[in-house]
Amino acid sequence: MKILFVAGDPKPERWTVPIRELLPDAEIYVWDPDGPAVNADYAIVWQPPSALFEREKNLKAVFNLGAGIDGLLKVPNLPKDLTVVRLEDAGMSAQMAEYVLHQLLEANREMETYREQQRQGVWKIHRPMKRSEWPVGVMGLGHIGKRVARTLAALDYRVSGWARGEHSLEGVSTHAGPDQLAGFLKSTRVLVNTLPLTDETRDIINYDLLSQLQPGAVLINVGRGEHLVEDDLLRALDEGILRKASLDVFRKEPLPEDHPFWQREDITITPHISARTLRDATLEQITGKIRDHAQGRPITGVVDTERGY
Ligand code: OXD
Repeated sequence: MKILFVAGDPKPERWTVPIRELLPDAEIYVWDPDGPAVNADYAIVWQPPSALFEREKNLKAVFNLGAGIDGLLKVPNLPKDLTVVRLEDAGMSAQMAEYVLHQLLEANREMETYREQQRQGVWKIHRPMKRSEWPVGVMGLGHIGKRVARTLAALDYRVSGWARGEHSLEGVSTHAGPDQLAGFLKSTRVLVNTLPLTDETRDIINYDLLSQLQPGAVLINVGRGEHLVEDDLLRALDEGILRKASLDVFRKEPLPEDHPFWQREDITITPHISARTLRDATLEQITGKIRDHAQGRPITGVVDTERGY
C-alpha cells in the first residue's frame, strides 16, 4: 500500500516517521511538487494543491488533517467520487471546549478588571456573575459543538444548540434549520460558532443575526473566518449590540497587519489555536482508518462532499 503525505509542514518526517511505525507494511511518500506520480492508494492532506489530483489517479481515499474540510473541497479538481475523510475529534473537542470556556470566563468573571486591580494593589470584590444572565448558544452540533455544549451545560449554564439537522443532547435545548434560528438567537447571549463552512453557512454571522441576540452579547468564533461578515461585527460592536468578540479564525490568515480588528479592545484575537491537531491522536485515527478501508471494513468520518461536511 502506498501513502502520500501532502501538507506544507517543513518537517514532514514528524508525520512520516510515526506513520511508518503505525503501518510498517506501507510505503510512505512525501509530496514533491516537481516529482513524478507515485500512484498512491491513500493521501493524507492539509490544503493540498490541485496538482495532487492531476498526478495521482489511483487514490482510493483522502484523509484530511483537520476537522474542517473546506480547504480540501475548494480544490477544483477534487474527483467527485473520491472518498474524503475528515478528522473526528482526535483531541480537538476538549481543547475547543476549554478555549470557549476561557473566553466566556474572560467575559463574565471580570478577569481583566481583577488583573488591573492587582496591578494597582486594589482589593475590591465585584458583584458575582449569575449564570442565568449568560445563556449560551452553540451553532453547529458536530463532535466539537456537542462537546462545547455539554461542557458548559455541565457547569450549569443554560445552553442551547442550533444545527441544520435535528440533534438531541441531554441538558441542551436543540433547534434545527433556518425556521428555528430566530428562536435560538433570542435565547442566546453568548454565541459560539462551531459550524462547518459551506455555501449555506458562509457569512451567516452578519448584522441581522447579531441584532437578534440578547443584550450585551458576546461572540466566540472558532468555526471559520468566512462565517463572519467583518464589517457587520464592527458595526454591532460600535452600536453596543455586541459587548465583546473572541475570534480564533479569520477570513485571511494570518490576519493582515493593518486589519482594524488588531486595534480593538473589545475583540480578542488568537491565531487559529483554539484546537491544535495533536499528531499522535491524529495519526492513530487516520492509520487505523486506512487499515480498515484497505481491508474493506467501514470507516466513520466520511464526508458528504455535496453537503460540504
Ligand atoms: C480544523 C482546523 O479544521 O484546524 O481542524 O481548523
